[in-house]
Amino acid sequence: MRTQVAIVGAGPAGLLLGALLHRAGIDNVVLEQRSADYVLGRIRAGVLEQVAMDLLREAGVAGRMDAQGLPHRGFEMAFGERRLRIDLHALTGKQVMVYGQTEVTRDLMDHRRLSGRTTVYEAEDVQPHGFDGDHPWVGYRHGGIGQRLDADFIIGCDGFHGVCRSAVPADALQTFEKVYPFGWLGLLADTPPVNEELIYGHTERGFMLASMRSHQRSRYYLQCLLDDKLEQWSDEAFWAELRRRLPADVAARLATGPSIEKSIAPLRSFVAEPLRFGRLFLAGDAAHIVPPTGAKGLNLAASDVGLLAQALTEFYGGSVAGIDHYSRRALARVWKAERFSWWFTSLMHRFPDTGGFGLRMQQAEFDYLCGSVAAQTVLAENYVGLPLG
Ligand code: RFL
Ligand code: PHB
Repeated sequence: MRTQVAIVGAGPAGLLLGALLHRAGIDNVVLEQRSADYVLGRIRAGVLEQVAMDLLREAGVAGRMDAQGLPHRGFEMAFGERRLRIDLHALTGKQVMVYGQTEVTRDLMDHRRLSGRTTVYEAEDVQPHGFDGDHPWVGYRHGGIGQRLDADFIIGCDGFHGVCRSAVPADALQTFEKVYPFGWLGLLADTPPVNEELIYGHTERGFMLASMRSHQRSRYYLQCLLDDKLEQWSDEAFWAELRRRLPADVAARLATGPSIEKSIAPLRSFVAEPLRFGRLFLAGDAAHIVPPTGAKGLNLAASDVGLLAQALTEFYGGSVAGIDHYSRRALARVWKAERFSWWFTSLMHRFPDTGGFGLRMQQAEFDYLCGSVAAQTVLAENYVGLPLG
């Protein structure tokens, strides 16, 4: 098989890139190692920034998001006994959209099916080759039969554990990593959300987040130990712990019910540099990971592929400037999101090893936020998302 752009991974990065390239008339094939149902079963992000919304609209995939998504003009922070509302709209003129990654992925999959572009699910042993020359290709097996996909470019949208980053010679890649000493235990339930807006909470017992997917479906997270096992967390245990971490007046109106999904995710910051190796490019979680506190992972994946789609469109229009600048432009935005996600994570979690001094620093930071519109504006500006650049 031959195409212009071979995309590895059918997560939001790969599928959105495919849609943007399709819009620009550029042929592309997506190779995904899992089944479509498996990809849709992963419960992840919930908050979209302006740039991600705009790209979905540009790709012609935003109908359901615009009809069913929940625009949010602010969120709440609870720190011990204190509360602060961050009025995103008043501080920045912008808002965010609560619309789940599962729904974004479903919309992109439906759009792709209608576009007629090829997607190979359950592709095994996917391996990029020849990207240091002008004729890259991807080898894979499908239904037990070896296949070859020739392309002008290979784009690694295959997530943190994918093959594309590992295919790059080690001496061509620099990586930066910070692993946090805790994880997030998430629970999804068909219960009305406890609050109209998201609440991020720092409590003596650890971080908690009250989020949602719709007016009927809530998503909650608790900071947990890295070696906690899901079996330790019955639904009852989760709800009881959440009730302890929510502000008392909010806890009083918590509606509980059976979980639809429960999972534990470790928290990590990670960046690989650069994002281009000849004719192989990395985008999304394949290139960088942020802890979920700032809700930036999916949004960064979207902004990477927004820049790449522009760059590839320019290439087929006769200019290599875009592909030459992709890595630098994307990384400039990535590092700012890394900084914000690290800062927000550091403020809102309990750290086992930073002692009384660390806690006083967090308290002073929150106190400063409460008293300074400038500090709130910095938070709001980063939360709603920086411009594509
Ligand atoms: P994905 O979604 O991991 O997709 C990669 C795809 O590549 C496939 N793949 C392969 N295919 C072929 N061959 C191989 N060898 C392959 N290896 C892997 C995988 O099966 C998969 O389908 O990466 P992508 O597209 O870059 O998207 C990134 C986002 O999924 C991620 O950043 C977000 O989910 C992060 N995240 C959040 N981001 C936000 O912007 N806002 C949020 O509110 C938010 N909340 C979250 C999150 C992530 C979480 N977890 C579980 C890590 C909350 C949580 C709990
Ligand atoms: C979510 O709803 O999954 C969610 C929302 C905000 C975050 C992280 C996750 O910061």
